[in-house]
Amino acid sequence: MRPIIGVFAEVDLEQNTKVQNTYIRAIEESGGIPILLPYVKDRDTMERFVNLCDGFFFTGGADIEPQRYGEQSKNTCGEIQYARDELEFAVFQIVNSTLKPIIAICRGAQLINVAFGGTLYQDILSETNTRISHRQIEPKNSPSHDVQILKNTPLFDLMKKTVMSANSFHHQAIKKLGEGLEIMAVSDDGIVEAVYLPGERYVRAYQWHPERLYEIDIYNRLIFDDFIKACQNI
Ligand SMILES: [Mn+2]
Repeated sequence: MRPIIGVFAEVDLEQNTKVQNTYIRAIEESGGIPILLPYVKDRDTMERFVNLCDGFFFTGGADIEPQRYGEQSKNTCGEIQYARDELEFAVFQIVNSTLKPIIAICRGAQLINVAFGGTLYQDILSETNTRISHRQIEPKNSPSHDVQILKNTPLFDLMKKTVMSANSFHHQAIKKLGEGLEIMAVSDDGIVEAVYLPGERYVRAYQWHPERLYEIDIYNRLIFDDFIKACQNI
């Protein structure tokens, strides 16, 4: 049975919902059935959505509200979508009480980290000494920096190599790691590029955008094949 994947999307200031089709294509290509949760407030609606889905996809987008990790918003912080934060943190808590798999990309990775009690750099450029551009000028579907894959991690088990190509269009990143999470890839400047939750639950989060590289790079495609497989096996 093809698994049903619950997908999160942009929720703008008028509470309209919109998702990048690249996420939807990647799920379909790897065998999943994507469905979207719009902005809802009712807890029972969220629980029914979680019951309906076999796995969850936290996608990219606006910055997480810094107060959620105990910081005041700096002027380098980007757009915040309060309704989206409210929806995703609420549904995450419900999903987190199940064994259903989670994949998270970019903002999604930052959301997972904050949900587990971690913090973020509100702006990489002004808060770190990196010499790597994490906001590439190349098209989004071309790689721009490598990531180093740590051994003894699920990503290494999947890729069977220590370096892979990533694209990069984020200005925030994980600062303090969320409780229980472990790093599985970093860029050469030490910025966290992928994390996972050790143990029974499948929780994988990537700072880059494999959904825009899977057509040209088999390794990036493996990320989605692996997630969909995990959703089938639950
Ligand atoms: Mn990057």
